[in-house]
Amino acid sequence: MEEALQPLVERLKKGNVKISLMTGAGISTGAGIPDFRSPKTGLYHNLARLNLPHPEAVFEINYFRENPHAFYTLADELYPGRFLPTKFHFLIRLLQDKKLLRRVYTQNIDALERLSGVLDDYIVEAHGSFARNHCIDCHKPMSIADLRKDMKDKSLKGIPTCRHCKGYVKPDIVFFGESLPRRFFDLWEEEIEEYDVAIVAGTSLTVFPFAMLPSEVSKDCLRVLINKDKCGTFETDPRDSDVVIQDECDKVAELLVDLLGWRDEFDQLVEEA
Ligand code: CNA
Repeated sequence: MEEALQPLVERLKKGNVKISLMTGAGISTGAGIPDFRSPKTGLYHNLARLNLPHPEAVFEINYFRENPHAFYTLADELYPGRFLPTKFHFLIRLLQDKKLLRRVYTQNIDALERLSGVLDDYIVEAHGSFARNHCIDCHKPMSIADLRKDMKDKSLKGIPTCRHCKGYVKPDIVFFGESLPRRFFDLWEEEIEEYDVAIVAGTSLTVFPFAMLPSEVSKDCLRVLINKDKCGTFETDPRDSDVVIQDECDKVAELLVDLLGWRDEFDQLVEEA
């Protein structure tokens, strides 16, 4: 693995690079949050208890209108506040501190990038987040405090309900069939050609349009995949310069830190968290 990482290490050591990260659920499995698609441990494998017509239904807006219970069972398990950032998240933080980070596009809704100290400005939550909530009917906002209260309210069966129209309220995480935040498309258009290094990590690259990001970086950009499985454009349209590391994100993060000589700062960040 050390040899495979050399092109990345060399570029980072040169400095003056703009790195973008394109991440998914696999960077957070080390924190104890299951991903979607890993066999046996993934959320989709464990959704049978919710009696869904198909696993993706839990994130489909039409299904939510009829049966919000399934989503709120999951939301309760995944709600930010229970989990701590992983080593990989701290590597992102260190890239920020070293002024090498340009942007983190994340599909995750766990907010662990922020918790590791990555600033809002660098983060693009492509699939939204739990930070805001809206009624799916009248679109009025609901505070996190009210949402959390309703999630515990037995008389509402744990379903947050709009104070104005009694419609169901949902966090602003992007469901299948909903559009991604404007900021995702704006930055994609503005910046994608600028990145010198694109690190794609912990994602099966199956959800579009996010999955297209790595194929849109410039030809001079070094693409790096850190994932248990080879996937997406790294499989269907590989480039000669691609670096593909099929291993655990946290293990790769630790090795990179050592190869870059960043061990002391890294350990300090993790300790202080
Ligand atoms: P996915 O489709 O479940 O794929 C995850 C990928 O990561 C797979 O290829 C795994 O093999 C790989 N993987 C799992 N663990 C590791 C690890 N420790 N090291 C290296 N690779 C690993 O998830 P995607 O993110 O690609 O799918 C997009 C969905 C997942 C988004 O819409 C997210 O909202 C959604 N999701 C988010 C979270 C979260 O916020 N933590 C959790 C579960 C699902």
